[in-house]
Amino acid sequence: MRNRYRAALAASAALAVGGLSASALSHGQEVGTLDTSCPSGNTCVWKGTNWTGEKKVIGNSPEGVWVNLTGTFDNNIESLKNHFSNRSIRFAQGYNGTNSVVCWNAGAEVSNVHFPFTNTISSYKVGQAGGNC
Ligand SMILES: [Ca+2]
Repeated sequence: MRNRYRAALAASAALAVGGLSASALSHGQEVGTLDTSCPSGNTCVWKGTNWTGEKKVIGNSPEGVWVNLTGTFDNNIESLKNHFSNRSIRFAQGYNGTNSVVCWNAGAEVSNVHFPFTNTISSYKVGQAGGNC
């Protein structure tokens, strides 16, 4: 029992250190929300600039379908990383792909989503494998 507890403690300590970045800390961000990573094969969006704040991971399914953002992510995206290996992703200001649309190819890392998309994105569409913007 004691060994299991110790192992769990070590694992959580390692996770905490791995999620921190010195520059983000210097801006007084809440430690619990710092996770700038985005796993391969996904697109990630963050509520703050420079990949800070709460993160949402978007997988590759469904593809070719507009998906509406819900809850606190709607109209609240300020940075993103497209870590799909070979897919673009589109974002629209309105639901179901309405209003203005912006697109980023695989590999894009946007620290500050530009006007007029900052905090206005309400839906997204994952592209087909092999597709560019
Ligand atoms: Ca919107």
